[in-house]
Amino acid sequence: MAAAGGHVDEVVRVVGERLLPSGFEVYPLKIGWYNAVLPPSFHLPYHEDTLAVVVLSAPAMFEKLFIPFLQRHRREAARDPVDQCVSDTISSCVSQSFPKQEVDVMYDYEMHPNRKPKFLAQTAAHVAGAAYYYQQCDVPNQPWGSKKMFGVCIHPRWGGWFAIRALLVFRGVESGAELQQAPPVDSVGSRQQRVELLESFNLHWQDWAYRDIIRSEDSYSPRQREYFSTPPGQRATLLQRWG
Ligand code: GSH
Repeated sequence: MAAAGGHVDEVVRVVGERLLPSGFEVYPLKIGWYNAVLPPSFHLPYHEDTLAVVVLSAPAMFEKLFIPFLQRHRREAARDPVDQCVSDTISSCVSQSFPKQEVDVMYDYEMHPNRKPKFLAQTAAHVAGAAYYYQQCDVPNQPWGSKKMFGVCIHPRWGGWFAIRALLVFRGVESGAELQQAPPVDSVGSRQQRVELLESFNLHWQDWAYRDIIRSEDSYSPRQREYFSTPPGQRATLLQRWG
């Protein structure tokens, strides 16, 4: 079904209305933009004009959504509380706001049986204009020889203090010219800064210095930092300590 522009705008508006108050951000894209920058083995099998929405969590998601989620589920020992909290929120947004629409939801942590991720989150964020995905090829005269350096996304407001959570594909909703691709903000503009970013991310990502490559408007609270720097297996003990 080709949708009128109004329908596409409406879908994006409703997803935003549901998710923004919980500390998420949503960015629409066409599947064709994503497939255009990837080899065929990573293509998503939809028409190129199909509407998708990439969902990010901003720093505020932890206090607005996750802490209340933990308080509500205090007595249950959820194995993956972060993933469960995000998926509960997104799936109830989809089932309540789009009961008649087929929406395929892919989460950042989901993989196919061959261990290939369901979608490439950083690529989706980049083509949607949400966060610039800095890769080795974005650095002229690379200083690393044949060493493989992994890329990383930087958000213009949150720096590296955010996470890409999901891709929602609105099966059969096709967008025409009303959805125009906007490039992500390039906030790490110089070669020197990009070298510093990729080295910081690849060589010592655990100290999180790469997240502060630009001055961000907000970052993770001390409690959020403590939570995410604790290995998942030890977080239940941390939660008991928090009471
Ligand atoms: N699967 C576990 C859970 O659901 O509780 C762990 C989830 C987790 O720690 N995910 C990381 C995260 O949210 C990887 S995306 N980190 C926030 C960040 O790195 O900004």
